[in-house]
Amino acid sequence: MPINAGFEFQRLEDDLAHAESVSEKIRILQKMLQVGPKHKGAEKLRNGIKKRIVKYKTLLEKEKKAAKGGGRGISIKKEGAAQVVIIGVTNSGKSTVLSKITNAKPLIADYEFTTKIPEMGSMDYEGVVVQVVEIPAIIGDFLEREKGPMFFGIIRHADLIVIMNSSKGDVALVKKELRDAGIRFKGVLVKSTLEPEKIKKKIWSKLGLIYVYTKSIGRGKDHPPVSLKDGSNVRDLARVVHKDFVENFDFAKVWGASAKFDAQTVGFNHILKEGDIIELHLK
Ligand SMILES: Nc1nc2c(ncn2[C@@H]2O[C@H](COP(=O)(O)OP(=O)(O)OP(=O)(O)O)[C@@H](O)[C@H]2O)c(=O)[nH]1
Ligand SMILES: [Mg+2]
Repeated sequence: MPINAGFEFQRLEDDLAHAESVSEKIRILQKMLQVGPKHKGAEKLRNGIKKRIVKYKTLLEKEKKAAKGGGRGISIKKEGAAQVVIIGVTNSGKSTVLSKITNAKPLIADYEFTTKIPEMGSMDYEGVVVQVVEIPAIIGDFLEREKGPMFFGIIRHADLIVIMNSSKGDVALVKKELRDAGIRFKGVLVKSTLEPEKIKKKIWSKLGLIYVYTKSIGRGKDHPPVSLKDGSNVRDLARVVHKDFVENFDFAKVWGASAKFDAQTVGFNHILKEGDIIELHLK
C-alpha cells in the first residue's frame, strides 16, 4: 500500500457514511478497493467491500425495474412545492397522520398492514401545496420483500422523510432499514397524537422552503403564495413568476421580515424572508 493510502482509505470510509446516494456509495466503495490494502491479510476486508458493491448494484437494478414496473411498479409524480413520505412500522399511525394533515381519506384500522399501496394526499400550508405520501409499513429486511425496492425508490426520491415515532425500537428498526438501503435519514420524527397544525409546521420547517406573496401595484397581496428555497432572492422569485420579469426587471418593493421598512426598494440580490410581500416593477 503506498504511503498515505491508509489515510485516504479512512477518508473514503468517512465519505461513505455521508454518501447521499447509492451510486455515490458504489463509486466510493470501488475507490476503496483501489486504494485499500491488497495483501493476503486484507482479503476479508476486500471481500466485504465487494459484497457491498454487489448489494448496492442489485438494489439500483431492482429500483430501476420497479420504477419502470411492467405494470407492477408504482412511481409517484411529484406535485406541489415538495414531496414528503410518511414511513414507519405497521400500526404506528401513518394513515392517522396522513388524514390529519391532508385531504386524503386512507383506511385507518387496528389490524396490521392496513395500507397496502402508497396513499397520497395534499397538505395545505399557508396556501402552499405539499404532496404527502404514506408508504406501506416497513418491516425487517424490507429490501428482500417483494415491494421493498419499489417503496425504497419512492422514499429515496422524496424531499423529506417523516418517521412515525411510535416507540424507540420501532424508530431504530426503520432507521436501520433506511441505512441498509443506503438512504440517509434527513427528516423528522412525528408522533401521531400531535396536533395537525404542529405536525404541518414541523414538516414545513424541515423542507428548507419559504413562502412569499407577490402583489400588483395598487392592490393587496396575491393568493396563493409562491414557495421558494430558503435563501432565495428577488431574482429567484422573478424567475418563478415569469421570464419577462427577469428580462425587464427594474426594481422591487418589499414589505415584511426582510424589509428595513415598508415598501423598501430593492434589487435582484435582495434576500427574501418568509411572509414577505413583493411588488415587481418592470422597465
Ligand atoms: N392509542 C393510540 N392509538 C393510535 C395512535 N395513532 C393511531 N392509533 C390507532 O392505531 C391504529 C393504526 O393506525 P393507522 O393510522 O391505521 O396506522 P398505520 O401506521 O397507517 O398502519 P398500517 O397502514 O396498518 O401499517 C388505529 O386503530 C388508530 O386508531 C395513537 O397515537 N395512540
Ligand atoms: Mg396505514
